[in-house]
Amino acid sequence: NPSVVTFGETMVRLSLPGHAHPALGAPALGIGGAESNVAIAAARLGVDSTWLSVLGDDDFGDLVEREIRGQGVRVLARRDPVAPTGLLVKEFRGGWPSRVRYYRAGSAAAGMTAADVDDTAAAAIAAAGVLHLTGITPALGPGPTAAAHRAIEIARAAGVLVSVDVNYRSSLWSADRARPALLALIRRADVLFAGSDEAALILDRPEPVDDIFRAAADLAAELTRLGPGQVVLKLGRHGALARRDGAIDEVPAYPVTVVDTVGAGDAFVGAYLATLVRGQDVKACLDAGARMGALVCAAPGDWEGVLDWPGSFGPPPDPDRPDL
Ligand code: KDG
Repeated sequence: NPSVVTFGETMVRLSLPGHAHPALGAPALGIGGAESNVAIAAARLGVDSTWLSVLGDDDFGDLVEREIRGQGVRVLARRDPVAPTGLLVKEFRGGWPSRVRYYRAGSAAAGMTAADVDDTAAAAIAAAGVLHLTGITPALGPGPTAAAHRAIEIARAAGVLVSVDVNYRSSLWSADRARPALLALIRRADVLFAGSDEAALILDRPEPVDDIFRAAADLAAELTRLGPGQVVLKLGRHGALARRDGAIDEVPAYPVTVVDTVGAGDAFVGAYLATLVRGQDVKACLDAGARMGALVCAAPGDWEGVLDWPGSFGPPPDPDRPDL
């Protein structure tokens, strides 16, 4: 079934131009959340896409819901009458997003429980081609952790593919606290996405610095042993690598002028999963992921670059034609 369901918190995003001090310029208002970023990228490829969450019953909740719906994603989100929608503040210095600060402790989504995966949510998950979650959700607390595992149980019982992106956020928890919680998700996943730094964190070893593709192939082989039949390592400016059924496929990154890398990994995942649920092979999934990731790098915002799809790219990247 060519459809994607994602589950997690999305926040209002304030982007401060230049410096941390809000008095130095009016912030731009937007939204950001790893799992809705994925849903938006998948929808952009024409795949039926649903985002499950909890929002505050406030203006920011309205903004998040409206924006995600506006991108063609079905939103199933309870509105909490007390707890607010979370907020994230992105600072830019020298043109680069230099810091992301969260105002999300006590948010409506942080207060979610397994009961929030209600009958409507369960029906959406059971009818999907893939359920996608990230390692951000267990960092939000025990309620969100239980909700994530409830969603996985429903997917597994219905024979729906489970996809997990490690998405380690060091500002939410330490590596030592995160590792067991992330492993619990990974062991129940069919498809796993990680950066090479995150793969190293999970396996508790040093991050590879050179011979990236070879090191990534080794890490992917070890991660496969934890459970997921398909492991995809996102290697940033180097590209990406996937291991499935013992076979390795690779894609180089599309060269673009990078404006804002935040959300590029999510765009990669959204395009990869949309292509996967359409029954295409791993190479096609990697290529779609690399293109979508590059578009998000080339535009400001956490997901806005996907609007440039199909973009100005021609054929897949070719080392002899670095002008794409
Ligand atoms: O992956 C990008 C996300 O990090 C961003 O959109 C906001 O979900 C977010 C988070 O928790 O950082």
